[in-house]
Amino acid sequence: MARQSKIKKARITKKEMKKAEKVCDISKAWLDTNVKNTWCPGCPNFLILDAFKRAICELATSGQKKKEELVVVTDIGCNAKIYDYVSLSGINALHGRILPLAFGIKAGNPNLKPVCFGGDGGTYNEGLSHFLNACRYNMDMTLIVHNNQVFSLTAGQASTVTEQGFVEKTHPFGVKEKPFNPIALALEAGVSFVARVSALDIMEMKRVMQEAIMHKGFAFIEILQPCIVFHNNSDFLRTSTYKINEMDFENALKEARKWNYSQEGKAGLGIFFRKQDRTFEQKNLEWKLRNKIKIIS
Ligand SMILES: Cc1ncc(C[n+]2csc(CCOP(=O)(O)OP(=O)(O)O)c2C)c(N)n1
Ligand code: SF4
Ligand SMILES: [Mg+2]
Repeated sequence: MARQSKIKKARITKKEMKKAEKVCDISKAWLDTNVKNTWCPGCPNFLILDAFKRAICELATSGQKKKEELVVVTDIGCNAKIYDYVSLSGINALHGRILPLAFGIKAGNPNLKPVCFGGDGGTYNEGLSHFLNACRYNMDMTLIVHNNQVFSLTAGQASTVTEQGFVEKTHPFGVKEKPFNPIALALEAGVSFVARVSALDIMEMKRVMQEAIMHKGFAFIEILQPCIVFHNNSDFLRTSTYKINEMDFENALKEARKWNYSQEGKAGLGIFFRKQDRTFEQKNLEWKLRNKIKIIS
């Protein structure tokens, strides 16, 4: 715990934040695009988009991150459409392949900060090995997972994090397997920043996104996002969550294991754990210097 208190957080003074908030209430439109939005009316993806625009607008207004330093990396799925709705540089990958693509972007230009958006399908199914290795490598980038616990764009098939018993067309008698726990997995894999938030809370999403983007290393945010058509857990999120404080590793793991991604019990929300660790880029550079490998820049 003592170690935690020394860790530098995203620094915006209260005064700067107030000023940025004021500006961004009006001018987050600065990040709008003219692409027609095709999310279902009322989808909580709209709230995630709003939180992200606020987060970026405030970071830019307060001088902490330039718009030009950010690059949005998405794949396929309802969540991935965010690529079209925010006016930032970006790239659209194959389903489940956001992280290797972001890795390449960061390796090619270390001055960029990739912000990856993925679904539970893309990240915890097709992209699972990339997810675990990204936690191990600790490359300096952000991953935001819209976890709606189904493959929404393809009409609601179960993913690896769908609760047991959930009925949909490919599981007419209900899902038999237990979901795995992405927060616990990320911690075990060595993640240096991990948080879980609700898509129904814009201001908390904004705060945590800012902390994650300013974190030096791999930052993983899981957003519990109801899909109001195929997996609507809005009531659960309204009534069965509680706020957590940052913890040391062992307690974060214990906290993560308290909820099993069903619609029972209570889910803790907030930043579970963060540490400052050497990034992949730093380790790579040290290795090159140690082995007298010529650095081409
Ligand atoms: C490699 C690959 N597998 C499957 C698909 C088909 N596919 C497209 S979108 C999608 C569902 C995406 O689910 P998720 O990643 O959870 O995103 P959501 O739509 O729920 O936001 C699937 C299976 C694909 N495009 N590529
Ligand atoms: S299918 Fe679900 S996740 Fe996709 S836009 Fe509609 S409500 Fe949102
Ligand atoms: Mg999904």
